[in-house]
This record gives sequence, C-alpha cells and structure tokens, in this order.
Amino acid sequence: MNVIANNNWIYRPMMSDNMDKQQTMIIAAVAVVAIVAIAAIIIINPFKGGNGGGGGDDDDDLRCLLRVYGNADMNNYLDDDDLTFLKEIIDGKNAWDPVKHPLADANCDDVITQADYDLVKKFLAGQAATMYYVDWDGKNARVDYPLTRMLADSNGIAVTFTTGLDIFRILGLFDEVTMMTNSDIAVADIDPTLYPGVEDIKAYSAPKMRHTADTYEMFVQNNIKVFLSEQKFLDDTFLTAAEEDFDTHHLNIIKLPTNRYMNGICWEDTLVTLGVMCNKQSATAPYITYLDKTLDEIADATKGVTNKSCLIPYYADGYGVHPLYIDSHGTSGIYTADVYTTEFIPLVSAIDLKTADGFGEAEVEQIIAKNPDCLVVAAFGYATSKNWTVDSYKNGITEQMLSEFRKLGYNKPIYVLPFESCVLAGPAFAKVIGSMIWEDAFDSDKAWKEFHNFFKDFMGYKGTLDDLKNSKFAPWQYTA
Ligand SMILES: [Ca+2]
Ligand SMILES: [Ca+2]
Repeated sequence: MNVIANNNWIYRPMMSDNMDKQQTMIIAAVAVVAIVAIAAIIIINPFKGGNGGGGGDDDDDLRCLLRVYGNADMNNYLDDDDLTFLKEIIDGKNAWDPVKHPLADANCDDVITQADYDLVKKFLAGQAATMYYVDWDGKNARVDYPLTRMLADSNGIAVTFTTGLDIFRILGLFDEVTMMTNSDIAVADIDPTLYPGVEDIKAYSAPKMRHTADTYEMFVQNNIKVFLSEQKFLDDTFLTAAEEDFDTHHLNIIKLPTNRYMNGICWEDTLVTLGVMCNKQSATAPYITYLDKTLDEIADATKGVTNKSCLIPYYADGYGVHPLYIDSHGTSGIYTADVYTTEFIPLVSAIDLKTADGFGEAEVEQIIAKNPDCLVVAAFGYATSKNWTVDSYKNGITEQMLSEFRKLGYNKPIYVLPFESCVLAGPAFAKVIGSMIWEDAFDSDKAWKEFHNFFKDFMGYKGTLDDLKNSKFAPWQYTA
C-alpha cells in the first residue's frame, strides 16, 4: 500500500511520549465521543476565543483568560469592577445572564446573592476561602484560596514541565517549587544559569510519566500542596486519591494545561488564573498587557499577508528520524504549543493528524510529498538543558534531520523553533519567526527587541539582545 501517495496518511500513534499503546488505542476509540463533547463545550463556552480572538466583554478584545468564579464581568482581572457587577444584579438593576457571565456565581450555587459579593470581597482581601474555577474539561473544580497559604510550611509546589517553572517564576513563587515529576527532561539536566536554584528541586520520575496513586502517596510524603502538570499524564487513580483525601492533605491539582492547547484554553489561561488563585495579580497584569498588545500588533502586521503552508517535525533527544515525529492538530482538539504559536502568524498546517492529541509519526518522504511552503522544526528540551551548547544542538539536528530533508530533495525554507520559546513567549516569538518568513510584514529589529524584553521582564534573563539571538531560545533558518 502506497501511504505516500495516499491522502489518508497512516500515522502510528506516538509511543515515546510515554503513553502506552493500550491507552493510545482507548483514546482513539473515544475520540469520536470526545469530539462531540468538545463541540458542545465550544458552543456554550463563553471563554472561547483561541489565539487572541474576542471574548469576555472588557474594553480590550483579549479573550477571557481568568477562569475563576467571582470574575463576574468575565475579563482578565478580579477586582472592584466584579463587586460592582454583582451589586447591580443583587440590587435588581441588572439581570444575571448565566450563559454570558457564568463566572459571576462565585460560590457556585446557581444564584447570585449577597454571599457571592461577600466571597469576592474576601478574595480581594486575600482571606482564606474556597475558590472555584472552570477546569480543562469545562467542569467546576476548587482550590484553597489563596494557594500561597498552603505553602507556608512546605514550599510544596510540584510541576512537570519547565513551563511550570516559568509560570511560578512569573508569579514570584519559583523558590516554592520543591519537586518536578518528569522523565523527558531530568531536573539534573536543567541549566541553573537559567533557573537559579533548580538544583534544589527534587526529581520524581513517574513510571512512563503516568501519575498514579503511588505518585499521590509520594506527594503526601513530600508535603506537596500545589501541582501543575498536564491532563494526559494524570491517571484516574491519582485524581481519585487526591480528591478523596482533599480535606486531609489538600493537594491542589491545578487542572489547567501548561504545554498544550485544549478545549479552547492554554498556558495563558493557566498563568492568569493562577495569578488570582495565588493572590499575585500584580505579577500577571504585565503579562496580560504584553499578550494583548502583541496579539494586536501581529493582527495588524499580517493583514493582507498571504498564507504559507507548513509542517512541524518534532525533534528531541532520543527521538528518531525514521520515522520522525510531527505536531499538528489532532482529532480531539488538543495540540501543542508549537502548533499554537505558529498559528499566530499566517502559517497553515499542510495536514491534520489522525491521532487524538496531534502528535504522530511520519516518514521524511511523506512530509516532502506534501510539499509545504516551509518546514518549522520544533526542537524540544535543548533550550533549558545544560547538556547542550548552541553548536552541539544545531549540529545534532542538522546531521540527524535537516540534511536528510535536503538529501531527499526538499528545497524550501527550513526554520528551527525551540519549543520552549513557543509557550509563554509565544506571541513575541511569533513576531520574530514572522519577520524571517514575511520580511516586509514585520520589523525584524523591533521583533527581536520585544522578544528580548519578554525574557528580561518575565524570565529574569540577564543576557543582552545579542546573547539571546545567539542562544538556544532563538529561532534560526537552516541554509544548507
Ligand atoms: Ca473581572
Ligand atoms: Ca451564588
């Protein structure tokens, strides 16, 4: 069977993302059900916007990223305006529209009363309370508010990815992160010049990256109180154990994504929502401003620009080239940060994958046969690792993958994007990539400067603009 000529590529589900075959098959089997469920969420989801689209009803048009109940006016801040909004409903001046403003019901009892007003007032005063939010499945979940009060004795934050480290760094809580549960990048490999203090973080390698009841027990022993990971790695046994024990151990699992876009939300929502949960809005306000401004500028710059098709091969240490891995949209609506970020600019994927989470396998020949206008290779794990220099990672990816594309006849531009730059830095990063692809649409110097500003303002980066340009966080074009 000629899979190359056939439009219906056969993708084997990807195994080395530490998901075993059986689970993958189960996910594939329920994918149809999931699509129906997601469609329903999208129809009624007032948060939906995706990639900076409209939503909420604040003055700006940045979609509603703040998913906590109590955010009555559905913008990106919890403040006195929410009290005013509630007061006008309580006083009978306005009617409550629960479809348009579901988050107004701070205590989640389906009515708006003085109790909602009082609860928001408590939040604003930073007083202890239960806070509800809308999780990655569109369901209601709860946390102990403010989350920081749970950390007093333990500094007990655990994360799975470096994006989690970045989020807590922006919140000023990096020192409270005491554990990383990961197997793709070991804690010992993370560069301490980029993450000072990372060497004090304890590593826990969940077998096959599945967080189970055993992981939960380990969290209890290590006094972990806040955990930020990804849904696909959390087994029901883990979630159930945490839920059943919540009143005893208070493990607050933040059911929001870090590296994946799903059900209309991503890491941007997570950061902004955690900002409120931790009573650290002053730390997230500049990020909201950055996001809003950058997305507006990208929209202006790309008006009338012609789309280009692309494919996103994935490259990480230990991942082969025969077959290589590829990121795109999957069948469940879940996709990774590199896909999300390339869609800020007019890059259109030349395929949709048949796997649930948009991560699958392809042969180099299949990619070339699709003849995309460019390749944007996502390189994961190099930027934050102390084991790679700029040269060693570039040489590795060139020898193993990029030269192969040329050898087999692909002659169009190939760009390499460090995955880590596609996440929280995504919009600024997209401008830099945009300036490489559409030279007339973007001001390259300005784009680089803004990318540098992001690192200085949010990541504690000490290097100069030239340092960043020559770093593993920078995108580059393969020219051979
Ligand atoms: Ca608000
Ligand atoms: Ca209520």
